[in-house]
Order: sequence, then C-alpha cells, then structure tokens
Amino acid sequence: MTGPARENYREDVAGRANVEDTAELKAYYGDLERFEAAALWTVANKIEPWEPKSESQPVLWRYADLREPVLRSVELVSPEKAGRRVIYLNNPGRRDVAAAVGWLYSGLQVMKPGEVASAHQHSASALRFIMEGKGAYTIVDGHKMTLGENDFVLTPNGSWHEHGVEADGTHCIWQDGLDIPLVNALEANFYKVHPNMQQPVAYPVDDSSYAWGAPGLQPVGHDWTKDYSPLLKYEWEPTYEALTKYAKSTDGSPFDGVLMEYVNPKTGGPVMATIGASMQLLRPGEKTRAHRHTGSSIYQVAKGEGYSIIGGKRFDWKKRDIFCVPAWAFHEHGNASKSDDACLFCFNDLPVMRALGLYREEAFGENQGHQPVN
Ligand code: 1HN
Repeated sequence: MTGPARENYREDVAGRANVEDTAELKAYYGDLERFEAAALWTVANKIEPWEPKSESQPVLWRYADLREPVLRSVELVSPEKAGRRVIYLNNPGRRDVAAAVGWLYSGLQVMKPGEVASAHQHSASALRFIMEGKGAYTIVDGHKMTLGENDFVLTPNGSWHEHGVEADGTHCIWQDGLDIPLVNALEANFYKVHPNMQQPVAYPVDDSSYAWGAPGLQPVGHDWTKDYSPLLKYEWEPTYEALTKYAKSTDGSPFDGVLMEYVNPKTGGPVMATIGASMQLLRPGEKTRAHRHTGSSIYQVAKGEGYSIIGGKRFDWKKRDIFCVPAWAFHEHGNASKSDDACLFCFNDLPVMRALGLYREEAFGENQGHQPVN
C-alpha cells in the first residue's frame, strides 16, 4: 500500500534518528498508517528540535499603515453585527491560529462615540493598551474604568467584560492582547454572552485604580476575594513616572534598558496567570545588547522612536507601531533619539514559560551548548 510520500527527518548525528528508507520500511510505514500509527524515528528529529524553532516570523506592524484600514472598519461593520470590531495582527507563520506571534493573539479594536459592545466572558485572558481617543471605557465584573492613552487594562479570564466610548468622546483605538491561541491549543476555551447583553456598573468608577494603584500602598480592610488582580487598570502617568525615577537609580539591564513589570499588587506576580506585561524605557541614544529567551512577546511603542533587531532583521519603529519577537529569537533594541527617551510596552507568555519550568535565556555570543554540532 502506498500512501502519500512521508518525509523522513534524518540527521547524521549520534543519538539522533537516522534510518534510511527502504522498500520494506516504506511498506511498513504504510501498514502502520492504516492503524493510525507511525514510527517515531521518522519524525523524532522534527518533534525534538535541538532548540526552539518558532514558526512565527518577526513582524513590524506600522500604525501609519493600519490606522486608516482600522478606521474604515467603522463604516463597514457595527459592533452589534461583528460582536467586536477588531482588525487582528496575522503573523505569516501563524495564520492557521490567528496569532500575532507564538500562542499570543493581538488586534486593534476601534469604537466610535456612543457605541457599546456586548458584555461577554471567556476562558482566554485579555488586556487592552489604549492607542488613541477620548472617552473609552471598559467594565470588568462591574468595575468601570475610564481609559486614556497608554493606559493598560486587564480583562482576566472568566470575568464579564465589555467596552464602549462615551457619547461625548472621540473615535478610540486600542490594542487587544489575548492568550486565545494558547487556550485553544489547550482545548480549554469556553465563551458566554452576558444574559442581559450589558452588565451593571456595581462600584464607583475607577475604584480599582483608586484602591490598588498607589505604588507601595495597599488598602487596609479591602477584602478582595477574586483570584485575579484587584488592580485592573495601570495608568500611564504613574507608570512613566516610576520608570523615569527608577532610571535615576539604575544602569538598567544590558538587554532591556530600564524595565519594569506590571504586577498583581496582591501577589507581586504577573498580571495574569498566562500573560505578563512590562514597560521599558530606553534612554536617549541607548542601545541594548542582544539576547534571546523562550516565550513570545508583542511590543507596542508607547513613546519615542528607535529600532529593534529581531532574528537578524532590523525594524525601525515609532510611537504606536507594534512588533513581535518570536520565541528564542535574538533581539536588541535601540533608541534613535539623542534627546528623548523611548518606551516600549510589552506583553508576553513568560508566566506560562516560568510556571511550566520552560523559561530559558541566553545572551548573544554565550551559547550554552544546546545547539547541534552539525
Ligand atoms: C475579545 O473578547 C475582545 O473583549 C477583543 O473586546 C478581541 C479576540 C478574540 C477573542 C475574544 C473584547 C478578542 C476577544
């Protein structure tokens, strides 16, 4: 019986599979196929790469290219029909799973004044990073948050969430980030539309940031029983202030400049179980050293302009551009300005890497001996 020619991933390295195809073996592989089975040695070298091989490509999505098409969608579809009016970032290597990189999804959502999108919940965790506009808000489990440029807001998995723009606002665009490709890969995704389509606002507006957003201070007697972060909105001003102050007292990381992670104030850990987020500041003229690590990252330029070299390719970016760094790709960043700082917002799946014991990091030029000898 002859099935479609199957690839044989041979490697001439001791300890690796290197079985030559013969007529007898080919017939044998055909026999196995009839029983939904196959010989491991034909695929072992493929499924056990010497080091991570990302299917994702490094990509820069320029806001100058995307802004007009995103705004055009306002004329083409309503949030009622579309559910959510979002243009998603489609990595050429990950089109099958609608991922921007690795197991992370990202899109640009646009809403016009007076619009509301229906409340829903899902097993995927999500975040928003506000790009432009006035009057946007998100409601998470009854907590309404007003959103301004460069604010970062969480919609943790399982929470009821909905977005809108106040009638006296302007067109608003924000970046959505989700772990949806991961949750789908794990075959664990559930989705619900809110029975009343919208949810009531159950707390004072912006209460989460008022109670939990002061650096180094926590409210006493505030019993927070949810398993997600009580701080849901991380505003830009205190974030930038924290970075500029920290920059006065540190040389920063040779790989990341002045880098601060957004954390759950209750645990000190990542903002969500599957998604970590950070803001980094590159000082005028700063140029980082290259490194690589497991886990995928999506960056949005929050301030300034510069460039990143990712997997050997240079990408020049400016405010609002978005780019991705695939797992295990070397990357370095540079601030192109001699007078102004540059800030990069980043979200990533590093909490997953760490929780599963898969985090690994390497500086350029310091190979730790995991690569093949050939
Ligand atoms: C979602 O719930 C939102 O809440 C945006 O606005 C984008 C992409 C995939 C799955 C769920 C939102 C999403 C999403």
